[in-house]
Amino acid sequence: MNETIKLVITGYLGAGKTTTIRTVTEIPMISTHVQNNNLSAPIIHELSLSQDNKKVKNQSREDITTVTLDYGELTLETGQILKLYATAGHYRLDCISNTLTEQSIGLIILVNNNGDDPIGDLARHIDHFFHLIQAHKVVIGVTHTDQAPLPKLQLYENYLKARDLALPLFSIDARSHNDVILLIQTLLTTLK
Ligand SMILES: Nc1nc2c(ncn2[C@@H]2O[C@H](COP(=O)(O)OP(=O)(O)OP(=O)(O)O)[C@@H](O)[C@H]2O)c(=O)[nH]1
Ligand SMILES: [Mg+2]
Repeated sequence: MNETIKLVITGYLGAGKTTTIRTVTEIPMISTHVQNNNLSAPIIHELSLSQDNKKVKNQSREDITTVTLDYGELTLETGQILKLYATAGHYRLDCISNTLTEQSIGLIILVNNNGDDPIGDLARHIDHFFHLIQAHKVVIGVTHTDQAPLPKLQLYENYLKARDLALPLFSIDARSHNDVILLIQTLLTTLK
């Protein structure tokens, strides 16, 4: 049995990716600044321990973008170490997301229900990671439902059904330990 498992959390800006890791990590969360200079060769150029979630920072050259990727760890009941990575909430950084998801056993997609177009956000993430949905297990967490009760989860479920996708979907608050654990446990259960 592998002693470590890698899991990736993705979602658009403000969906709760960083918070999800911060809520459950047993080590100080690590935020890794990645400079992406040609969108095909991400370079990790700085590592810092940080509790702050730094936003996407555009550099002077349009083709250079620096983003923060987050990392944390959680020990499972089996004794395995779950390595949690959060991608940058930025569609231009496809290659970084793709690099991160290599060797990942599962993907958590977070959708901010308080965003401008939450169903569209889910659709875009499913499209982007569609190749992974075949090989990886995917669960969806809808966040910020306390602030924005609409759209209802049923709308997301209808959308998934229309695409013939049977993916577990929950309303979660990324600040809630129980909610995040439920999401992770569901993903791990579907892996068995
Ligand atoms: N009210 C509420 N706030 C939430 C919820 N989930 C996360 N937050 C808050 O939403 C804010 C944004 O969360 P982040 O974890 O920074 O989001 P992110 O996906 O990492 O954002 P980027 O890194 O900018 O893409 C933080 O202040 C969180 O505490 C939720 O379900 N409800
Ligand atoms: Mg973040």
